Amino acid sequence: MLDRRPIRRVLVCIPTYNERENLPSVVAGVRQFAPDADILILDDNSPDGTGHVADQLAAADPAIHVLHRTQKEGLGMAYLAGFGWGLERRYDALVEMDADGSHQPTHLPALLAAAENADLVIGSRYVPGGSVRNWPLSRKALSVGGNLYIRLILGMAVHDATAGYRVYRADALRTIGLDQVASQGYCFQTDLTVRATRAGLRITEVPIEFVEREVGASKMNNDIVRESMLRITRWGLEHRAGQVRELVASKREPRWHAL
Ligand SMILES: Nc1nc2c(ncn2[C@@H]2O[C@H](COP(=O)(O)OP(=O)(O)OP(=O)(O)O)[C@@H](O)[C@H]2O)c(=O)[nH]1
Ligand SMILES: [Mg+2]
Repeated sequence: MLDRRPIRRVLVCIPTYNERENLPSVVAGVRQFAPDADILILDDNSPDGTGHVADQLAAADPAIHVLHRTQKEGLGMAYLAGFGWGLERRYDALVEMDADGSHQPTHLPALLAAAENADLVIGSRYVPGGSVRNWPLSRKALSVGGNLYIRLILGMAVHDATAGYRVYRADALRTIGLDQVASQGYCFQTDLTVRATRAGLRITEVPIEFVEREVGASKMNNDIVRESMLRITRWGLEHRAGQVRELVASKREPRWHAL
């Protein structure tokens, strides 16, 4: 159980790859609904010049920072770099947020308020009050099916383990330990949820309305889905094998209390 001190300094991490048109309004929304938070844009050298737009935003506002990365390495790697940057600078809480408009800044106050009593807060589409706007059926089926698979195979209580709108307390990230995290794509979200659960951290889900992007292209692709399926299946098999080992060990233990 972590010592949860009041959250004073918040860093909102926003990964970008070709989000030139979306980034300014997302950043403006964060400044409006979480005016005390700093923002760190994590750009993977976007060909559309998003990095340049980010620099312009940062030049006009000291609360905005940019981490330029040399090439596209996936969402997970961008977040690891951003978390490292934020932990070094002793922020109390680190927020994950997409730049494509799917994560509405209006939800930030509720997510941050919930983090006062939790180690990890997940903006959830699949708890009462949560929803998805404008998703095609195929995309929804992938997300709902993926979450169902995760709950079944990993035995986790979280309803939206793939969600990417989150608040981590800095101490939670330190407890999880990021050195071993190798998930590159969106599997990163599930990976950290599993690690947080195993570390016994308190996870709270807060309902959000997720809105499909209106501008720009999704980076979701078959490689990302494949990485998720393979890793989640492996973690699930490890989890179930561990349960079997525990069961066998408990049957072998002498039952002194029964004597
Ligand atoms: N820095 C960086 N950002 C990325 C990378 N891949 C995706 N992103 C960003 O991560 C966020 C989520 O990516 P999206 O393409 O919207 O994917 P998604 O929201 O999971 O999937 P959709 O529902 O299809 O939009 C966006 O802000 C992207 O610009 C990457 O390799 N590097
Ligand atoms: Mg998106």
